[in-house]
Amino acid sequence: MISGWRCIDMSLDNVAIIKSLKKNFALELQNSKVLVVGLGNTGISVAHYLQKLGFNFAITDSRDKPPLIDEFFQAMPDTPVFTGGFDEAAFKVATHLVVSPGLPLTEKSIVKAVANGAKIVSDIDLFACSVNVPIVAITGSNGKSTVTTMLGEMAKGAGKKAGLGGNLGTPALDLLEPAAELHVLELSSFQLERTSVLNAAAATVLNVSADHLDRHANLEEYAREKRRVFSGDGVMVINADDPIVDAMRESGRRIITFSIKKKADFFIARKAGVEYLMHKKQCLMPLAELPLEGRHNAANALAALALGMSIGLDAQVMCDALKTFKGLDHRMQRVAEIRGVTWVNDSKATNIGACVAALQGYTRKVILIAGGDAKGADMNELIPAIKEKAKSVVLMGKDAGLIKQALNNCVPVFSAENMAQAVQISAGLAAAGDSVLLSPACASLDQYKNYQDRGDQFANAVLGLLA
Ligand code: UMA
Ligand code: ADP
Repeated sequence: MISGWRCIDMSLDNVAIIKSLKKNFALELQNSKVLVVGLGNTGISVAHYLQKLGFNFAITDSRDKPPLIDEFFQAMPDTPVFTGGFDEAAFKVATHLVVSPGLPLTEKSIVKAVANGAKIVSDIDLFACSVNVPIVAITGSNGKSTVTTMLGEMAKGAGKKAGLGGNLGTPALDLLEPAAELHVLELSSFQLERTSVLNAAAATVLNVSADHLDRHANLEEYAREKRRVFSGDGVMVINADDPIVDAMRESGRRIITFSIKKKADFFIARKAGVEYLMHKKQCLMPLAELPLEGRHNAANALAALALGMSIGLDAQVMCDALKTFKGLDHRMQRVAEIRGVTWVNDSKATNIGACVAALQGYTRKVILIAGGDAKGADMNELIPAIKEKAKSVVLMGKDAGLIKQALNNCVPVFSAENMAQAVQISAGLAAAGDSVLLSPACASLDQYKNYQDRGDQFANAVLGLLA
């Protein structure tokens, strides 16, 4: 046994949680040793949770100095921490591994520990064992954060105290306190692949398009992980426009469909020249009163309405929330109009699907700034939308060459070293009436801290044009 692992008496308040963990994962206070793998936001939330319950645990991270380590040492000075590679001994004695989403389960030390009998439990599993209020679970390649936040606003409008988190930012376990009446979780494929007891009251896969193919073997495997959001017997909210999602319907389950192309439970219909968001025969609200740009946001609104209705929120209250929903930063966010040119920050478009949706929202051709880390995606899938909607493309980042090669000179292509240069080049290309769209179709981590940093650098460079 690794010295320093502790065992504290369980608190009576937590009896039900501990029972559930034992039943579902054979995770026991007296006999289990938990290794928290990853010292990021998830790992720290797991450590706090395990400490509160009195579990015997240690934490490990492959990095020499994980960014949050100082904060962690301050909060939990007595917890055994192993950094700078994965410590064989720590894995060997662990009965359970809680692996952070940023780490693949194919990691050698994890594979070996599992072969030796260690069980994988995710922070989402721990969370699901710890709440007895409804969980709404939202996944998909694009729109998760938008729909999660929309639903949060709807719940707020209905006077319900809702906890919002997961991939959105706040780790699920940090939502346990203060108590909420409802939880809305945005879940990534990484979180879902290691989760087995979610059983959400309502769940959706908003859409499936190529993403994270550097971590998942292929699109089929990625879709399979997404489908896990439907595990259990809750309501399935299905995007009837997406054939991959539509094929996820399960017989015997309550299914609510949404579509922006055809009739479904929630859909769009034109009445006397006005387009409405509809629920069956009922006009819910004119589409024009949704403040967000782009047809994809109409799909997001329908999905949020379907999820809200499946947990009993009032339709009028939900529509009122949609009418005042301003959207999230870095998603089709208008930065400025300078000398007749509109500059739009869609830095959160970290995959092809999001960039295509952004381009499709335009009626006039745009100047597109794209590139970054393609995460194994086939950039040829971007080309039809670029041909149709871009008058020129400014490329930067690690996989700029892949996009350039796929474009094969079908539109003028320019190369930039960094964001300031990309904005300068675009400013030179744009005339009054044009839009310049940052919608990279790639992750940002090759050149930026994160997508927010990329979007902020774009906005700063654009505002610099005013000087
Ligand atoms: N890392 C190591 N060694 C380790 C542990 C982590 O190198 O031992 C690296 C990972 O490869 C990754 C980084 O550290 O590059 C962070 O990984 P993590 O699992 O510790 O991340 P957390 O801080 O716990 O944040 C995670 C999600 N991050 C990922 O899935 C990469 C956050 O989603 C999420 O908000 C948070 O949990 C709370 O639930 C972010 C994200 O980028 C926004 N998600 C991806 C996306 O949206 O595309 C899936
Ligand atoms: P996620 O949390 O899944 O990354 P976001 O709501 O943060 O989703 O949006 C990410 C990107 O995807 C943004 O560029 C946004 O404009 C785009 N987007 C949002 N909803 C959709 C959708 N339903 N279909 C395609 N793209 C979308």
